[in-house]
Amino acid sequence: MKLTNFFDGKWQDIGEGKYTAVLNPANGEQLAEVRMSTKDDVDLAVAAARKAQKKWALVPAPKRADYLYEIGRLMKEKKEHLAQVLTKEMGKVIEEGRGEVQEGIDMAFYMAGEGRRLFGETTPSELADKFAMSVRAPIGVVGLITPWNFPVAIATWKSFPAIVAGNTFIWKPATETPMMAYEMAKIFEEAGLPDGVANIVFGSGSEVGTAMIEHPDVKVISFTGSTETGSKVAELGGKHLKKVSLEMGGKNAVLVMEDADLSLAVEGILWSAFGTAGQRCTACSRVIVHKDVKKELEAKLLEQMEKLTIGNGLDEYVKIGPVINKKALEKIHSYTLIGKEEGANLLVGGKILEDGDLAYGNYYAPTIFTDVSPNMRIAQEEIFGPVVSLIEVGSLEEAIEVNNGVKFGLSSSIFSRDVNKVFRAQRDLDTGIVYVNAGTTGAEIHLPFGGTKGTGNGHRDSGVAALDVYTEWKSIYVDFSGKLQRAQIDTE
Ligand code: UN1
Repeated sequence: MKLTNFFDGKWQDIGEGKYTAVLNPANGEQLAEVRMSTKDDVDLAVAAARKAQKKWALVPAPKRADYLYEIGRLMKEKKEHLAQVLTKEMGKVIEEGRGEVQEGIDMAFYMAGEGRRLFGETTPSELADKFAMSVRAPIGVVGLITPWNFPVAIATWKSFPAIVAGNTFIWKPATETPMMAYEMAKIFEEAGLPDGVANIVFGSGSEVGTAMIEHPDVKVISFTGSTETGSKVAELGGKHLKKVSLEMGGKNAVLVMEDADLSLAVEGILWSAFGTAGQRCTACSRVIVHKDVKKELEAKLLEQMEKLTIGNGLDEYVKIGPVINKKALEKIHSYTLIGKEEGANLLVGGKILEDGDLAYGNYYAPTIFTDVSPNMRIAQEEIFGPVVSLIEVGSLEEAIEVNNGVKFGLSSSIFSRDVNKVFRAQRDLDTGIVYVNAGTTGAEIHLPFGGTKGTGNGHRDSGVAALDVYTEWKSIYVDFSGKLQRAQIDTE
């Protein structure tokens, strides 16, 4: 199967394209080949998006929303198929694959609802017989750059608010997961979305991503990925005066207080640290535990970890799938070596798994380090794999300080039965998302998603806040006095 670009409502394979293999991370099988597009492809796709946008902006928002209802319905109808493709291509276990597709369906229906709101404001004018209002205006063509770890959900977080608000988009999915983009393009076609509203260009960040950011007709860039790449996107976007929305890394912690329900905390930690093999930007990669319960927590974690079956995510009983590719596997393992060198105690895991069939895929043993000090690299840097560091503290204040002592600020969580501790923590934890008595993952699509510090640049995906990325405020003054009235100037 050869995956080519999709723009102007057609599958495009213009000129000499180079192709690269898409591999199943569970067993190395080649699933497809994907076109590595060029700047010329981007120019053609943007031209199609620009042409379509003029008409699309004139379609009333509730009518634009009708397409989203249809897209959501089709996603629901094909949910199992989409989840299967997702698991094959990205590796997450099928239960999570279904969950991710559901996240996309939820986003379709939620943003479709926004089509009948898209609220503006009326504001009293300072002059008589004058009416003042502000509306959310579409911006134009928006560029979406999405990662492989949530190939459907994150694309829907960005593309659905963009189109309901009257923009058209050009989307560059990650090269590792183009099949999900192909599936979404088929759904856009089937839903009858007008040609040029949704456009997909495959290829590398350095060529295609750069061309999108530099293109004068792409007005907004919404990016999710690593902090390293994100800061390059911001730099280039800044140079070209683009509105750039960034969603980047995390070093998310679960705080376990001395009065916590430890069994519940263990469930929360295991799910958020090892679900998706730790490859979520919201994944728990630090546990900050009160010294009075540290030993008990360690024992309970070890006991429960035995139940984590590892293997191909398509097998329903498997709890942890592979990581995305060999490069990721090596990066994760390098952190185990760093942790050992730094003097942390390896409690469990810490190795690449190669027994039997696992040798054909990219499997890493769920890993816990303990006696980690807050400044070690394993406690500071994003690993993006199933590796978690236990850090001991003596108080809530210290726990909050350790939580905040990293350059990221996406998600955090606290397990405690003490309402005073909980309320203090939700106020003082410097992250965009805070959970109480739950792990660090599992954000719902109708709340703003994003983080502070090195995680983002103040914008949010999801929730009504996402509309701020894809709209611009336009203020309109209507004077019905029949004479020239001048603001700020006394005319009496
Ligand atoms: C991500 O890891 O990039 O909150 C997104 C969660 C999911 C989305 C994660 N709903 O874990």
